Amino acid sequence: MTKPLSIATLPLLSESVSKPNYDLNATGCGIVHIGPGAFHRAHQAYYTEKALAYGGDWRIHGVSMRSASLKDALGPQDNLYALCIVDNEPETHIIGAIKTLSTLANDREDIVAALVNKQTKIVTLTVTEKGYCLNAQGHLDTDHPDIKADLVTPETPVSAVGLIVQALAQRKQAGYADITIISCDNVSDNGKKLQKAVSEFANKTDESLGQWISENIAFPCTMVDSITPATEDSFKANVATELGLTDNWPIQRESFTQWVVEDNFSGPRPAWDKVGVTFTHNVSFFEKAKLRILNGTHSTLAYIGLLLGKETVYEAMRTPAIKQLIQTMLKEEIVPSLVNDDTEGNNDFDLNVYAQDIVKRYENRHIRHLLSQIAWDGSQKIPFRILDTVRDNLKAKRNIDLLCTAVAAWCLFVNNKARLDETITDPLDEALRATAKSVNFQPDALTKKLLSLDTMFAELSVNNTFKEKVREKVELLLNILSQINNDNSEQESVPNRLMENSLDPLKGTV
Ligand code: CS2
Repeated sequence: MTKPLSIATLPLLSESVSKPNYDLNATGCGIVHIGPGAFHRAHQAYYTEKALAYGGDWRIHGVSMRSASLKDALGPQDNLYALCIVDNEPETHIIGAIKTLSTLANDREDIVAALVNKQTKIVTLTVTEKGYCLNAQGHLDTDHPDIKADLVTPETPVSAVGLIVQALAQRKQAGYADITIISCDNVSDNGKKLQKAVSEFANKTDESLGQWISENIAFPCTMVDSITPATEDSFKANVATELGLTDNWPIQRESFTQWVVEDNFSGPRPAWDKVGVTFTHNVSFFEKAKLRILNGTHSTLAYIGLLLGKETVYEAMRTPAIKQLIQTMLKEEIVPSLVNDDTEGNNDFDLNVYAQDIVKRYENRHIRHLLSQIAWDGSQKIPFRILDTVRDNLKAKRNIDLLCTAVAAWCLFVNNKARLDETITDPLDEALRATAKSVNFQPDALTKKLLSLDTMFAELSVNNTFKEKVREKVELLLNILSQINNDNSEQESVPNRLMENSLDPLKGTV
């Protein structure tokens, strides 16, 4: 029986595996992280692991808002796990940064105590776009069921926003203002939006608290980046073979990783600057470029790739018509929407090189990144990744064809899932599937209804140029699909029609 990874079995690991080089038992927690999913464990926990070598009580208390699965998996192994860098030169790191794992349902008191503890100087979050409970205008959505519940019973919050406000209220009473709240999600102006949501929530319960938060607590913006596929059983088996120990939940990611953090803190931080984290006063350029160039093409690959029968990013990029669409979308529609207007140290940031590097990252044959995973939460992701670019391009009279092709592919994705009566991993799942059913799964009718969702499309829901372009692309995609089916052609030979009319000058731009 293979032994489990644990502090006691660390000495059994080969020299090639990097291990924590600080005293795990003697090092305390200075960070509470909300949402310790795969990305947190591959990215922020990795940087913190490396920073711990420079000293300080900076281990992490991870808080799962919904599921106990992580705590159950890592608990028996002292919360250690393997992080495997899967690239031409693979690496394996044992991460010990996570000292404690709690779940809101069972450990509420411990969690609040950790958040209020004077030793806690940083709260980080990866709760995904939907975890901020924002409306289409970027403000706190007071109609969100979790926010409504938390405003009624603020002493037992179920939202991350409500939990943070509860903790800050107690820190205000104790006079512990030296804490920084750091969003690490793919949300534009993530720190600003989190601060707004927290302050708006606080003002509804105690205006003096809202004032204190605004005056004392920093919410720096960040850009986070590293492609981190979900852990599959085959990967777990490979890790057990490599380690000679069992790891209930190892993590894998590409070698590329980047963390850009606004240099705006209310208190101390780990030696992140010594281990590759970039601190700057202007994150927005990095963040916008990454959200649009990487995440925008990721979502495009997901919905178009799934429509055309592809399973992974790598497989989709090996399809010439899809790769050409991504490259044209970057060149004609996404990169031109980004102006490197930042003067602080970004002027050597070449957007075209950055875009091409991201295409190369998608072609990493070691990374099995499921399109179905990227397709999650489309109603929450598309606004930041695609629609903001559409808005800028409409204003500047640039093409929006391929951006609208991505939206069209999402509409057909929703229709296909609804028709198969398959759950859509999205907060709007029930509404989306009910809408598709209400129009008897007619793509054109469904597209019309989906685009009228102002909670997702805001003012674009009444923009005729945008809506007509998406409708046109739905028709084109359906046409291509029927051609593939009629030709009985292999999926690899997707006809090179994805960009039909794609470079026609935008007619009738408002
Ligand atoms: C992906 C992101 O699943 C998704 O939505 O687009 O998780 C992406 O892999 C990361 O942002 C890369 O930094």
